[in-house]
Amino acid sequence: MNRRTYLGALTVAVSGLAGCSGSGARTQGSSNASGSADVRVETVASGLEVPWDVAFHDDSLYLTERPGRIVRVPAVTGEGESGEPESVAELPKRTEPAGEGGLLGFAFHPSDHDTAYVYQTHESAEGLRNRVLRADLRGSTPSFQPIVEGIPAASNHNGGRLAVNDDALYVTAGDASNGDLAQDRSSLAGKVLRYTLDGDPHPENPFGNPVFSYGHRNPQGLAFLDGRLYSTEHGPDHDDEINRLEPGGNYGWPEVMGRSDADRFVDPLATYTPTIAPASAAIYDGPIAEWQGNLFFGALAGDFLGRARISNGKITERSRLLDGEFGRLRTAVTGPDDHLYVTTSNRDGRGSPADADDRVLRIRPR
Ligand SMILES: [Ca+2]
Repeated sequence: MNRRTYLGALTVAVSGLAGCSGSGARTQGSSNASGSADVRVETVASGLEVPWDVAFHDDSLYLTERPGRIVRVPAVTGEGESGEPESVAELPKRTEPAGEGGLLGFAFHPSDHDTAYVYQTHESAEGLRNRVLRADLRGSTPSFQPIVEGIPAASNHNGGRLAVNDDALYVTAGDASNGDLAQDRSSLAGKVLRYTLDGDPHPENPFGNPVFSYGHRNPQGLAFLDGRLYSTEHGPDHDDEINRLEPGGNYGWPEVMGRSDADRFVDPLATYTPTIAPASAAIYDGPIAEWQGNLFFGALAGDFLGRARISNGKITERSRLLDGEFGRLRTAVTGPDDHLYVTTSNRDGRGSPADADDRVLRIRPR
């Protein structure tokens, strides 16, 4: 059941964009504010409400909307226009007051594409918590089974990113606004967690529990490149971080932010001060040669798409794309067509939404 008209507004009033596609879901335009690459930016879905995570199955794009929906956009990666977004499932809304929680991460099982994982903030018997549900998407009424429960939650700092790699499920957990939990290896808060695909602690974890790495404040980006795991993390009012995650690594929060002289903490690869709120991570593997192997992320507060070149495990170059053109940008992801997709987050209470927001954008060579 669609609870709204997704395609009611296609007029995009954005500097640098031209042209609309009538009744289709794809608005085409171009942008010259994208660093050295000559790209065009297309809108493949609009009228969304705080899209949080994105994954692909066949030619469809699936996304979570933070208030509690899973939405499918058909025919995104084909040659024609993408279809209208349709609701796949609605999950109970989190408890008010709304903060940064809700329906967050989404990832497909690596081989069974009728199965997906979602990360949800919910009101449990013990109070507000985050959990991971396994979703069976077969049939007209998807079913959901909790496989990880009891991740501390709060209005802010809920983490929420999911990533599947090598038959392991990685989960980012924020500190739930209690920094001390990030240094407590018996707490799930302020960690990157690693589970089997059934939700058990991964047998190769460093401490014999779900913890993969710790000392995190609010990590929300995960991306793999050449067998290494990279993450973006929100700092306080300084020192947002890009980290390379090692099993058992202590990334410092709340004792240190950014780089430190103490050997027991792993230094970030890069920091951002003033903060930009990096909210995702994706490795580009598409047709734009100068972006190959680069890390991309949406910067919510910075209103741009961040790019960082990684060379020999170090960040050697950084730039800002789409700077100020689309408002708040949250999730960057590489599609099966190798193009980069990014979501706006202008309806999350902290933005100034245009009529077409929120949107999913695709970036292609011109
Ligand atoms: Ca750190």
